[in-house]
Amino acid sequence: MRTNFLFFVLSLFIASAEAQEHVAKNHPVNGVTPLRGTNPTKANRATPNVILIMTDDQGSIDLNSYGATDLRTPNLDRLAREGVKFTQFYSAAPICSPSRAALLTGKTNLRAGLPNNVPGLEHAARTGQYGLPTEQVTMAEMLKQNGYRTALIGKWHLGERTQNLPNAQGFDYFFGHRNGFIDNYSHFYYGPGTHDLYRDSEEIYLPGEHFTDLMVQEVKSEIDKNKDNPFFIYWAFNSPHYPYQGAPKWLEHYKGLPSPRKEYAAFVSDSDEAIGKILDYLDQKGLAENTIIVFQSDNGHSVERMANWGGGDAGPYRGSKFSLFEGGIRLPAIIRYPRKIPAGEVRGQLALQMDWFPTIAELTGSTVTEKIDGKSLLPVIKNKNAKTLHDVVHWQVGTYKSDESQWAVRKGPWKLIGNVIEPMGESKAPELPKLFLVNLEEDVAEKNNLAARHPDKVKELLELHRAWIKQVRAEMKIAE
Ligand SMILES: [Ca+2]
Repeated sequence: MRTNFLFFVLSLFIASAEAQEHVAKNHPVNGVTPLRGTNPTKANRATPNVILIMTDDQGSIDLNSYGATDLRTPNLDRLAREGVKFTQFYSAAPICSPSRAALLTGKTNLRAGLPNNVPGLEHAARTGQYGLPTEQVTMAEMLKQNGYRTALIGKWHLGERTQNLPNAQGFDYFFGHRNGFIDNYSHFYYGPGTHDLYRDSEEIYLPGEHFTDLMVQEVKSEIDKNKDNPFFIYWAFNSPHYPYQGAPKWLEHYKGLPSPRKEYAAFVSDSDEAIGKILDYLDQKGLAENTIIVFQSDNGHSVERMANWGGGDAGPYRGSKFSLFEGGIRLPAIIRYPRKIPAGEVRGQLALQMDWFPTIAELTGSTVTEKIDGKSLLPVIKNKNAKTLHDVVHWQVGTYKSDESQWAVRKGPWKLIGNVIEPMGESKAPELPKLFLVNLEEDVAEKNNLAARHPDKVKELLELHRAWIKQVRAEMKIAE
C-alpha cells in the first residue's frame, strides 16, 4: 500500500517535471526565443560555475579601481584586473529590494512586481506587497532548470512568507537573513529586535560569530558540495550597509580616518577580505578558470541616521541611496571568467543590472523563458567598440503611479528625472523641481537643471516615460 502511494507521488512528480520542461522548451513566453535549448540533465562539469556577489549600499567609487584612495579593496580590484569592469553601470533602483528583484529576474523592478522595498510582514499585509511574486522566474530557477545546484548565502530581503522565501524561489539552499539588515554578531534585526538567521527554513543561533566569517564558511561549503555538478551561489553581502561592523583589525587599520568614513571603510575591507578568501579557495580547488564571478553593489551609499549619516562616496556623482541622481544608481560592476572573458579591460558603454540575467544565461547555455529587460553584455564584453545595448532606459521606484513615485528616463546623454529626491544626511533635503533634465555628457554631476532651457527634450522624454509606464501598468494589470 505504502509502495503504491510512493509510486503514485513519484509519477506525479515526474509528470510535473516533464510538463515544466515541455513548457520551457516549446512555449517561449511572450514570443521570446530561448537562447539555447536545454534540459535539466545537460549541465556537466565543463559548464561554468557562477558566483554572483552583491554588496549592500557600497558607494559609486568605493573600490580602489573606481577611484577610492583612502580604503583598501585589493581583492575586488583583483577581479577588475582579471576581468572586465564597467564604468557606466546602473542599478535598476536606488534601494535594496527592487534592485535585488531586478538582479534576479532580468526585469525592471516594476515588471518584476516590486515597486518598493519589502516592508515587514505586518505592513506588507496592508499594501499587499509581500515580496518578489512567486510566479516570477529567478536566475536561480533558470540555472536550476539547467542542472545547477543553487544557493543563496547572505541577505534576502525579497519577502518573508514561505512562498516568497529563497527556497521557494529556486534556491536549493539558503543561509542568511530574511530582512534588510542585521547586527553582525547577534544576528538580530537592528530595529524591532527580531532574531534573523536561518538555514533554509530553520532558525539557527550562532551568537558572537561574525556574519562575514559565517558566510565565508558557507560559500566554501557550497563549493565543496558541488564536485559533480555546476553551482550557482548568490552571495549577497549585508555590508557595507549599516550597522558598520567591520572586524576589529579593520577598525584599527582605519583609526586615522574621520568618522563615519573609518567605520564604513572597515566594513568594506572586511567584505573585500572575505571575497579574497573565496578567490584563493577557487584557485586552490582549480575552479577559478571555470567559474564566472559577477560583482556589483545594489545601490548607492547611505546617508541615513543609522549609517552615522554617511561614510560612503559617490565621487563625481550627485546623490546617494534613495536618489535617482547618478550617486544612487551608478555603481561599480565587474565580471571575471578567465576561460572566456578578457582580463583587465574597461567598458564605458551603458550597462544595466538586468543585463546579468541574459549574460549568465548565454554563458551557461541556460534558457530565458520570460520577456526580460536585460540584454546579454557579451557583445560589449568582447568588443570595446560595440554599440551600447540600450537606447532608452527607464526607472521608477515607489509605486506604479508616476505622480507619487520617483522615476527617470534616459536616452543618449539626456536624463529626465521626475520627483527626484536627494537625501542630505543630517541636513534637510532640498526642495527640487518636479522635472529635472540633465545632459550627462556635459554635466555628470547633475548640477544644472536644463528643463526650462530644453522644453522639447523634456517633452520627448516625458512622452517616452508615459508610454512606458502605461505599457507596464497594462502588463501588470494595474487598474487605471
Ligand atoms: Ca542596499
